[in-house]
Amino acid sequence: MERYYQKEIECASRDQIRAWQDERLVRQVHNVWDNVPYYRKKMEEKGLTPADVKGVDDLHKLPFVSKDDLREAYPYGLVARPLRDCVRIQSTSGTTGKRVVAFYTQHDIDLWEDCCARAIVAAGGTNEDVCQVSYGYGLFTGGPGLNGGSHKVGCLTIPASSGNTERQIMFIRDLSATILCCTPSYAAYLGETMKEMGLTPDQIPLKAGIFGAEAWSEEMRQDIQRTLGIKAYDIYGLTELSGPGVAFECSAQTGMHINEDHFIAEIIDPNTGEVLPEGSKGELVFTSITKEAFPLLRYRTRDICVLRHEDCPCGRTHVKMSKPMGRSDDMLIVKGVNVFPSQIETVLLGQSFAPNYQIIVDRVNNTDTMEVLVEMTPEMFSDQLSQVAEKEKQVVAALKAMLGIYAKVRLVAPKSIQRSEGKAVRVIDKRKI
Ligand code: DLL
Repeated sequence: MERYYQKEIECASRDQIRAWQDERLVRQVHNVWDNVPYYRKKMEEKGLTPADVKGVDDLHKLPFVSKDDLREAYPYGLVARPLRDCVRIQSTSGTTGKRVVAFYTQHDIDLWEDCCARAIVAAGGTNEDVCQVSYGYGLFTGGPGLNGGSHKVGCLTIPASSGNTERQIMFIRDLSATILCCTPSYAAYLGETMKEMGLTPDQIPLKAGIFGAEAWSEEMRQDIQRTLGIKAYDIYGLTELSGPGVAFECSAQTGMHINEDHFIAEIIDPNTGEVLPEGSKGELVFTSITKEAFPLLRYRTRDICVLRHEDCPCGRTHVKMSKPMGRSDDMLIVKGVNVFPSQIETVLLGQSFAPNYQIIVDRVNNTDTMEVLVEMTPEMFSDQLSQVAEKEKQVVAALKAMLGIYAKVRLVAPKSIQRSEGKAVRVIDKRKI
C-alpha cells in the first residue's frame, strides 16, 4: 500500500493545488516587491507592479532570474528577510565564478525537510528504517536536506557523509541500513566495492536508495538496483530553491513529482524564453512560492526535461518531471551536434559496461574531436586483444547510431578511471583551456 508523508497535500485535487499556487504567488510577488530592491527594479523595467500578477496565469509576465542575476546580487542582494531572521546558509558546488549562496529562515528549513521527508516515505521509508545519508554534509545541500527529512520520518539516521567507502559498507552491514541516500555514481561505486568484497545483493540489508544531484540514465538505475538488490529512486533539487526534494520519485519510477505546493514549474524554449506547451522538451524554470529568505521568481535552472500531468498509480497528483537529460550548460556541442553525457552513458551500459567512463573533447586543426574512455569489466580485460578491438568497434558504432557523429573509443583497464564520492566528473573539455 502506498504511503505518504503529507497525504492531503501530495494527493490534493488539481483545483486545490492551483488555488494554493495562485494565492502564494500573489503573496510572493508582493514580498519581493516590498523587500528586494533588485526584484523591484527588474519588475519596473518590465513596467510591472504587483497588481499585474493575480495568479498563475500572469506568471509569464514576470522577468526571468538567471544564475548571472544571482552572481550580480551576491551575496545579500536577493535576500528578502533581515539577516537576524535567517538561520542557515548553503552553497552550490559550482566550480566556476562565484558560488551561489542561499539563505534560509527556520520556516524555510522546515518546509525543505518536509519535501525530503515526502521523498523518503515515497521510497518506502518509515520510523522502522535505518537511513544512511552518504551525500556530502556542509555547504552542499544533499547531506543536510536528507538528514532533516530522515529525522522527520523518524528513521534512525546515520549521517555518514561521503567518502571512506570501507566504513560506509561497514555501517550499512553492522547497523543494518535499509535506505541509502547518495549520488548515483557513489551508489555504483559502493555496489562495485561490495561485489569485490564478495557480498551478494541478498547479504546487503539495503532495500531502497534515494539518488540524485546529477544526471543518471535509466540503464544506470537498473545496474545499481541489480548490484545492491534495492529499488533506486530519483530525487531532484537545487541549492537556489532549497536543495534536494524539489521533486522526487514514487514507486511508479516514471518521473519525479514536483512539490507544487512550494514550486511552480514551467518549461521554456532556452533560446527564446517562450513558454512551451505541456509535453515539450525544454528548460525547466521554477518559482518558489513559499520561501521566505531567498525567494526566486522564474528561476532558469538550465536543466532540460519534460513536464507531464498524468494520473499516477501512486495516487499523487503533483506534476511529474522526466529525468533531466543534462544541463543545457553541460551539453556539449561537438562538430555542431548536441551531445549529452547521459546519451553516452545509455549506450555504454547497454553494451554491458559499468558506469565508469570519461569523455574527452578537444579541437585539433580546427575540428572537434571526442574520445570516450571506458573501463573494461574484469572479464573483458582477460579477453584476447582481437576481442577487445572488436568490442571497441561495436561501441563506436553504437555511439554513432545514438549521436550521429564519430567518437573515438578507448577501452581502459578496470579501476583506471577515478571513482567519485559526490557528483562525478564525466567530461574533460580541453577546448576551453
Ligand atoms: O545537487 C541538490 C541535490 C542534492 C539534489 C542531493 C538531489 C540530491 P546543486 O549542487 O545546487 O544541488 O545542483 C543542482 O544538479 O540543477 C541539476 O543540474 C543537477 N541535479 C540535481 N538532481 C538531479 C537529478 C543539488 N536527480 C543541479 N537528476 C541541478 C539530474 C540533477 N540532475
